[in-house]
Amino acid sequence: MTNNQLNQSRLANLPSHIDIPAYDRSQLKAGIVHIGVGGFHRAHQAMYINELLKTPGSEQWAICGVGLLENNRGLRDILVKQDYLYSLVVRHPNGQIDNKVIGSMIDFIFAPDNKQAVIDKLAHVDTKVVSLTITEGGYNLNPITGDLDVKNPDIIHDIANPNTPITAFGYIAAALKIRKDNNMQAFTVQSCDNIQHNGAVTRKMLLSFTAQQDKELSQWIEQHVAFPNAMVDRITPVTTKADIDYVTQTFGLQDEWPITCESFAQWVIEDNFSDGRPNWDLAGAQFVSDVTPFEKMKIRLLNAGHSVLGLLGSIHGYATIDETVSDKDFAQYLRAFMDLEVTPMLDQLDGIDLNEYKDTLIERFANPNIKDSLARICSESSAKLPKFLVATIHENLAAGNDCSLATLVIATWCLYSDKQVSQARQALDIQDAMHNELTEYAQKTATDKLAFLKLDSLFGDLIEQPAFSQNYSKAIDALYAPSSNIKQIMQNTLEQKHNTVTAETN
Ligand code: CS2
Repeated sequence: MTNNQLNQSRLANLPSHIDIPAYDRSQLKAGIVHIGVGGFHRAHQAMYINELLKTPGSEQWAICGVGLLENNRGLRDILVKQDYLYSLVVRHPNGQIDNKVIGSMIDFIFAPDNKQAVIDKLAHVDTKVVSLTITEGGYNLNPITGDLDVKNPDIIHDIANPNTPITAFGYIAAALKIRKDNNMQAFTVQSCDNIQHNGAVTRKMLLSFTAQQDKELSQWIEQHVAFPNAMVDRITPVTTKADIDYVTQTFGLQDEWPITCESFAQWVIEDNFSDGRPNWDLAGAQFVSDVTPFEKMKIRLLNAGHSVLGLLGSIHGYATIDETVSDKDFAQYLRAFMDLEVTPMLDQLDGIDLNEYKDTLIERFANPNIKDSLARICSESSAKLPKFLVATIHENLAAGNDCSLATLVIATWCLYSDKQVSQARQALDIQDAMHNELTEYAQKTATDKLAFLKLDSLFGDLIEQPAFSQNYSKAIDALYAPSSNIKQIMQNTLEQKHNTVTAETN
């Protein structure tokens, strides 16, 4: 430990402009156990709880973090040294910065070292909500069939070994079994991932998991556990050395893992809980009876918009979202994609002006103080794109609409996976659980133009839909042509799109 590291006893040394937890942390109880303490959780849910804890009477809603993955060991060590405190640097588009220390986490259990401790904590009577940010891939959802991927080796392991789980579902099932056997109240399982109907999906996955492990438990879960759907939003880039240095200078204390995020935050939650809940609305979240239209709007515009910029921008040679969207060719392409291919597929939302929402998104993406890397955005595209973008393509095709703008993005993903360099020949940093398959299929493109689309767990039957595959072939031809230029291709695609739209409306 450095002798100047952030911890509880040093909070008092911080300059007065830093917002520190102004509540008695020794009085807190962990009513929430959160699995997956990534940057997003620390900028979002843990921040909301930090705000709520300023209201007396909320002491039972602090958070115990859980790390399931071996690579959470370092995070655990840092959090323990820092009394689970960390700094949050909130960067507004106009340059204003809010510096905070977040105190809502009061414990962290690293599952690989002590699986039983995690099960016991989840089963503990104080735990009312088990929340999750396990990433889109963590749900083991086959996006095309909508079912649990029972071929996943970790799922197979957990079905056979209920006492030594690996996956979030395995842990949750083990703890709910203890609750059931002891006639205790069920906790709520609250997903905070970017999946449409994230609560319903979590429920479906958990029930199909437990149906294979313990049928009685499965029935009990069906009757007793609430799975609220929610829309979560806050752009949280990966922490860089510059972020750490900023905190050292500004806070005068060292934080080994600060979080930087944008100033915008949104959380829309269905009010459906099994055993009570925090009054998140007092901290700025919103309770609604049906979150469906909010989630769809956010995932199909923001998350898909990120992927559009991420893939096209990477091929061009850009490194961050703000840099990419500040280029008007990319901003125009993004806006046309949102207006012409996504918006017609969205439901009306009372009180939300979609044009304003899209304007705000572009402003948020352009925030020059948030250096959100395209590598982060494109990471795990195989788990993201089916939910963010491919769904929009299927819906447009079913409605008989052109979707050539989204199609170019899929073709660009093929080029990206095949060549793994930008058109300016910089190597791309690709992280994806399906990296090998993506590369293998993409690399067949030279001899079989549609090869990439044969990854049917990602694309379903797109390959069989001529309205899609013809545009896709054209996009591949353009992208693979000698001295191909992504910006030129985007412009041509946009021009043709406008011609198609004009012809359709005439
Ligand atoms: C991003 C999200 O992972 C991604 O591709 O689109 O992490 C995004 O920044 C958040 O969902 C914002 O709420």
